[in-house]
Amino acid sequence: RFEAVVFDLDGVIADTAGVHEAAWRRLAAEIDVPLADDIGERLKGVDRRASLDIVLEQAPRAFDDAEREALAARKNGYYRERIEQFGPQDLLPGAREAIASVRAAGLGIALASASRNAPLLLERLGIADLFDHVVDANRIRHSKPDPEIFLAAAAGLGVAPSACLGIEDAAAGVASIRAAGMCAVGIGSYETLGDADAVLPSIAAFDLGAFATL
Ligand code: B16
Ligand code: MG
Repeated sequence: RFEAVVFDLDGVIADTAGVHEAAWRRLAAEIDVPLADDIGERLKGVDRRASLDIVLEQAPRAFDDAEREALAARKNGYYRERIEQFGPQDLLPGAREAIASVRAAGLGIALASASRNAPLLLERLGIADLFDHVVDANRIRHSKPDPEIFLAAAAGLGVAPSACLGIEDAAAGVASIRAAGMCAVGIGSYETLGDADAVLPSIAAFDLGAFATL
């Protein structure tokens, strides 16, 4: 039924959601901006610029473009400090096996990540060579929930979107997959990812055969 699987990176393959959130919290504390408890969920799958907009929602004053640029760069510095030390141990449990099972079934494998740090992360995790095609935020104009990134992944594989299965941990990502005309598997809670065709608690529960009827 499916000819390819397109994986998201942060929160599906790499254990980075908490690292992104911690870096934003460090920045917010430094500039006295309060953050809601659920901010981590809202930042998932959202690119750096849009994440900053969310982080600054409760800011006591406005920040101009140059300041915003500097704040985003500062957050990225905090994030990179931690990512530089990443290794294969920071793969989410079951991620390597999930990718391997797709390869064993003879399907194409692509990555669709909103992160401009995706190439670095793939190297650190030791999985850069497992993908037939990689699309990261450096290569697209419209971020999730726009379908552009998943459509680019399908095009790079030479597979019709309707023959692709997309895997995402973010609501914005599931929306992107659906808008691209793919079937969506959510990784996380049904409450957050209810628009997906199927929801798994983690990538460790991934079983390609179970999706044949989607
Ligand atoms: P960067 P994904 C996304 O990656 C993260 O989920 C999101 O929290 C982050 O803000 C975004 O990448 C941008 O990351 O600042 O490294 O460019 O889930 O699409 O792989
Ligand atoms: Mg993600």
